Amino acid sequence: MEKILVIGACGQIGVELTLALRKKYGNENVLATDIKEEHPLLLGTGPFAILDAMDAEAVRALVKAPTPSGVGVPTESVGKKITTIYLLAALLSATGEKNPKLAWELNMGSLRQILDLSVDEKIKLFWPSSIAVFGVTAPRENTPQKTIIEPTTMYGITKYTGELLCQYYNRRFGLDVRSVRYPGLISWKSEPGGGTTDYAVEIYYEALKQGKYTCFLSENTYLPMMYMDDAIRATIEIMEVPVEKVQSRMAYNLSAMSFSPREIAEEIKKHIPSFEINYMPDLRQKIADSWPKSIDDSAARADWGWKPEFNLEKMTAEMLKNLKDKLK
Ligand code: AKB
Repeated sequence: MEKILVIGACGQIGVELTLALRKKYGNENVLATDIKEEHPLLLGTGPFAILDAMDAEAVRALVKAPTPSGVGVPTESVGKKITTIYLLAALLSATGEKNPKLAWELNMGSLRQILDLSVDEKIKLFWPSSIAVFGVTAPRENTPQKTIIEPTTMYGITKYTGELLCQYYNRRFGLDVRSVRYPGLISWKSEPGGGTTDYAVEIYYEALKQGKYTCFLSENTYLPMMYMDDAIRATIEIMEVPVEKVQSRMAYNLSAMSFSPREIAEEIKKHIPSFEINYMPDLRQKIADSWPKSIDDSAARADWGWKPEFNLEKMTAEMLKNLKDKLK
């Protein structure tokens, strides 16, 4: 039986991943943790604990004894050790540039100690990377899986260093650690925080709330993006495929769609004709200009059958339909 620990469960990916894992493996078998208080969408869906991803002793203690006995907890899951960890705690690109020291300490400190713990306790590990690993020296269109990788942000540096560490721990200690390079992620359930791609979520909220949006990136800034449903499916798929299919222990490129602020605004206008957008690029423009415009994910497609389901049109219809209900 799988016993899963999600670290950073109250973040943008964490909330939806925890809910999807609970649906699949049973609520009591997925322990959600975060340094923040429990996200409202997780309340009552399964066990939750406050956990600082950098506190090695606390993480180790929880891994060894994750389930206290109690009312409603099946006896077979009491005392069962954690078998799989999803480590999602991280500072993203924009916040990372405001506090590069903390970005390094959190992103690297948490990964390093959880890699060691996973070796000691024979745990399978998922750790996310990002398109932020690529810098201006990589080809910007259809950026390949393997190319020149010279990240420009501290976030990108931690993600590339993390990928190298994951590969090292796999080769040196046989650790089953798997990873993908997420593009910008778009969801209506959980909020993003501190990223350069966050505009692509904000724009839907503001379209519904104000009928207009001021974008912090310029109109023709193309970035790779993905709807959260696809991202969650990719995450669970890569963790479930037989080990021999995971040919790369660096993170896999993942792609779904690529658009500019002008194009997403045009798509929104099909649903809200009066919607207005204007542009006021800030410091995040420089980060976006260093990232790929689109991604070649043929390795993920070939190795473990990755295939996205959402394009801009389908995602926009879903986002507006669901946010309309949420904002009522
Ligand atoms: C960010 O914008 O920092 C993240 C990412 C692309 O990893 N969404």
